[in-house]
Amino acid sequence: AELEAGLRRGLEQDEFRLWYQPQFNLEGKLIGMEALVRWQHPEQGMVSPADFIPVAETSGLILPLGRWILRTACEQLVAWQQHPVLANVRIAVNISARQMQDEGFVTEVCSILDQTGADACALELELTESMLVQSIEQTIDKMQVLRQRGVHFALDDFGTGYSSMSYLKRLPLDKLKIDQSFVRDLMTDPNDAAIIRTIVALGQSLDLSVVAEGVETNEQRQALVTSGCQGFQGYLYSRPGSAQELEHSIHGQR
Ligand code: G
Ligand code: G
Ligand code: MN
Ligand code: NA
Repeated sequence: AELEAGLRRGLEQDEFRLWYQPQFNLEGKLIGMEALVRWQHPEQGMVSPADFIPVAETSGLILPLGRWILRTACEQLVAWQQHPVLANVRIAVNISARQMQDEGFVTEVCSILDQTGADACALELELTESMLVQSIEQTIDKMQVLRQRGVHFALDDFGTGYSSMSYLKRLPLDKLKIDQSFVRDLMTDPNDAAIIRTIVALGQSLDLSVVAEGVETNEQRQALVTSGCQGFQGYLYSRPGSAQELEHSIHGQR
């Protein structure tokens, strides 16, 4: 209850920040940015979303917080439109089950796109497998409306849930994100290498791009390349940072 009151105050006091973590292709070209929310708490400093998203979800505060996150990401897309490297880069936003199930979700996303002037094609929404288990038909309907508007979809933490082939092919998806647990033990657990090859093959047959998350070492990257993976995100490339920090590091890389 204390955390809930804190979150409520944090929203009013504008204490949330969006950080970004870049994604790269095989050639090292920037292909996207995942937005990751942070809470700049006046006394506790930077609070991780792992500590407050669950409370935001159960309290319903994820709805106003989620709107703020989407709006801020769309404003960032517009700001980066002027940037030599970051123009046209996609921003991926994590969406909670509670948001997707909300009646007003599609209308909200559309009005945020209208109000900010962001390019819908540059917005990617990350859904998780677990949230698709409930109300799959309504979810597919909502995804299709947004897809028509140009919005892209990624399936996050892929491999940890229960996606069946039959509904995977019905979802208007663009990307699968290999869960970081498979990448973490890739060098020691041969099962993980087999799972990754299977996800890559699945992506190829369904015409979806595949991005591995949590890539921390060159060895992991090499093993992923050998498995056919073509997209990479993780500390090896870049930790999540503020928009300004990323602008600097990307400038430095050129
Ligand atoms: O950034 P970090 O690794 O600390 O994130 C921890 C968890 O919080 C991850 O599961 C991530 O998906 C989730 N998360 C981060 N940002 C957002 C967000 O903007 N919205 C939602 N719903 N979850 C987020
Ligand atoms: O659930 P989701 O995949 O959205 O969560 C992403 C989380 O993973 C974020 O909290 C982010 O900070 C974290 N993360 C990103 N790259 C790495 C990495 O290379 N290693 C580890 N351990 N965590 C990472
Ligand atoms: Mn994610
Ligand atoms: Na993930």
